[in-house]
Amino acid sequence: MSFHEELLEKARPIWDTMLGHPFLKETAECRIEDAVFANWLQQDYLFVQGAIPFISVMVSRAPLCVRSGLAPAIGALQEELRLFEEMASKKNVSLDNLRITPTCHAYIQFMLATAHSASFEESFALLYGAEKAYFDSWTWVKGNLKGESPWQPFIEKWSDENFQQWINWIEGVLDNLADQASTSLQEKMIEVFRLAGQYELLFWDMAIKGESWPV
Ligand code: MP5
Repeated sequence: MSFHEELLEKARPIWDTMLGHPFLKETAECRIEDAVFANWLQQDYLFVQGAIPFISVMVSRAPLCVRSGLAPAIGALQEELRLFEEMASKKNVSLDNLRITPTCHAYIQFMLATAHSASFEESFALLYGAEKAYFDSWTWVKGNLKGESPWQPFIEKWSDENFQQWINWIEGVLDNLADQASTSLQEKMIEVFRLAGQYELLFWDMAIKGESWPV
């Protein structure tokens, strides 16, 4: 079993809970309320803004052979923000003065702390967790789609051939990094990957239930 397969196996309960999560189910069945989808859109807009420094720090710390594959992700994320802005404007969702939710805040802080302070291998396992969660979640939506979704561009974004190739590249690099890692480093990579999966679940929960700070 390759390392990325081992990660997925270890995180199976998380993935089983994620695929078919009420947010994804309601999106696939085209019955999700606009206000609920807007929660996700607004927070994910902030998340992607936070992902740019995460990737940028990773690029600066990457081994030479990984850097050139990783660096284009910075521009791709900038581009992705335009998709959020276009969809928000089309659906009258405001992106002004957004207040970040506790879950989105914690997830971004976890990413930045890992990129800055943990090993490159751990941050790469975290990147895989976040990207693979989105690929599997949106591919699940696409596969279970009943009708025409008003949110189709988002569904396509994370389930198309381009994104699949990005995931394949990450899996190949991750397996190479793990091959050269000690057992204790591999354990840390597994833990970070599982935490990323847990945050992904919290993110879907936050989107569907709404979430705010105590005061
Ligand atoms: C991604 C995302 C995918 N946009 N939001 C969350 C909460 N997790 C993962 O990342 P990207 O960089 O948009 O492909």
